[in-house]
Amino acid sequence: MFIESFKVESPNVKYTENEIHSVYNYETTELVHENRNGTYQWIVKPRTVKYEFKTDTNVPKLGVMLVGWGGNNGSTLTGGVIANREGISWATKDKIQQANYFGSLTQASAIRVGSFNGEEIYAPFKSLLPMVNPDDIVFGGWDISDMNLADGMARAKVFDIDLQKQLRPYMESMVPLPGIYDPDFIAANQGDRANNVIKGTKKEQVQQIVKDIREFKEANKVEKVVVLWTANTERYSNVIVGLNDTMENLLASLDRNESEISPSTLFALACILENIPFINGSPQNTFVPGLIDLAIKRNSLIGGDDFKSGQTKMKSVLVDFLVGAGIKPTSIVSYNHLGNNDGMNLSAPQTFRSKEISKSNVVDDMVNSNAILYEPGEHPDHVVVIKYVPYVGDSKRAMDEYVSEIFMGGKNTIVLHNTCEDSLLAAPIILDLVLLAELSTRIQLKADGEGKFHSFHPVATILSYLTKAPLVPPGTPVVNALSKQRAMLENILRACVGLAPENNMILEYK
Ligand code: NAI
Ligand code: DG6
Repeated sequence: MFIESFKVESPNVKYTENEIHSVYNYETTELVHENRNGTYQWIVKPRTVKYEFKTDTNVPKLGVMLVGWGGNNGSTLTGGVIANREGISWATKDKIQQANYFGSLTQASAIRVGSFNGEEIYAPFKSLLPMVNPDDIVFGGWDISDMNLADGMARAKVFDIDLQKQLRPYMESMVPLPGIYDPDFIAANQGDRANNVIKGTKKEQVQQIVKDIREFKEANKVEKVVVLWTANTERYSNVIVGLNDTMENLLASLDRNESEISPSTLFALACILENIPFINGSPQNTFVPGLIDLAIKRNSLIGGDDFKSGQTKMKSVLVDFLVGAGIKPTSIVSYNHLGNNDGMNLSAPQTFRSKEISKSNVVDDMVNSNAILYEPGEHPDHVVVIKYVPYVGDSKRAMDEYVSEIFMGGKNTIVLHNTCEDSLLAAPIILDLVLLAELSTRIQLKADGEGKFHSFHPVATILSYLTKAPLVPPGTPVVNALSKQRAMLENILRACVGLAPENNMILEYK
């Protein structure tokens, strides 16, 4: 059975006019490695830590500024939200299609809240805590191309033509602000697009971005802004001691107009200085150590990297399943071809390398979790290939071959073929990223013994489910397995309303 909403009634939860306050017992373990009677032993001690969570229930009017707004993802997301807001339907060759938010965890997935008369009861994920309604988001942003969003949507060739016709009047007047173009960081084949660029030194460019954000906020009367990079994949920046390794060095490098500061780092820098959440949807190392240092010191939310939309999402499910089942993946070969501008940009070796890195590290935590299957340091062969094939446009083909060792030396080969418009997968993920980033800035917590409430760590691991290479604070484990990432997110939100983690034990029926 499905219910639309619910309220928790518990001595541990208080709903006031402006907040939900919950007291939560976090069940965890403490591990010690001790010499007991002459032999070293691992001792696991269950621990309960009392936490308090406070969630501000005032949902702000939200502005979302996309870097790369006029691209395939930017135009698809903007058009998709307008279509939902306006209740647009359109004719396809199969049927009359209604706008929806399928593919969005917050808008189209459900959580289990309990059972009633022998039936499982589910509710919308978004009913856990008050969240911004995507229909109410005001969009804006930057692009190095001055093409308006209606033409951008036509160039993307993602939406059905009947839908494009209906969206055009809403999107024609949406024109991106000039972006920061540095040909050294993206493929040379992008040069033709760059007719809308901010001039000046890097410091002046950062100042312009700050000004743009302030003016957008004022003009649209939005209370909060989230900025998200969905512009071209850049090459990796060199991380150099004295240049970008600390906050001080990065800011000094900005003053010196150092060439090795990428456009995405400049955008992120502007946001951190303005205390605006910044999310990186592409694979490059925007968050150089000096920038992470700055975000931590200014307690400004950063999250990334690289949307986890299709092939990698499958991988972080399949390898988790295989390794979790005691099966040993030994070779993973992932081939993609696509014909959109992203594919064209990735045809250059330096930008491809950024994507190759973020697509390749996604099985590490699963492999490292099982030393029965893998020797220390052993890893499956993992190869990632991307080819640009203009004809297929945004409709990406992803082909994967997984070879695993099974019982008694047997081999098992699984082959997947996945065809899908890339931007239709990415757009709902962008939506989730901005909605969850906004929500997480309204949550405060404190553990027993901590004097004051504080926000989550500014490096937003809560967004991991949505990214290929989750950015984590220094010294924090990276979790790639999709089910663990989802459980982490859902269970933290459940804790905010005093609900136990979903443990699937269903003891009531045992
Ligand atoms: P796109 O090439 O259609 O759009 C990118 C836009 O960014 C272009 O309009 C371009 O003019 C603009 N741009 C480039 N540099 C800029 C800058 N410095 N400042 C402002 N604008 C700039 O690409 P698409 O398909 O929208 O993808 C965007 C990004 O998202 C890519 O980096 C891609 O790798 C990443 N991504 C996409 C996924 C998907 O499923 N579609 C999944 C994971 C990541
Ligand atoms: C080629 O692989 C293009 C890329 O931008 C991907 O489409 C994107 O990174 C999505 O990757 P995945 O592995 O999540 O499908």
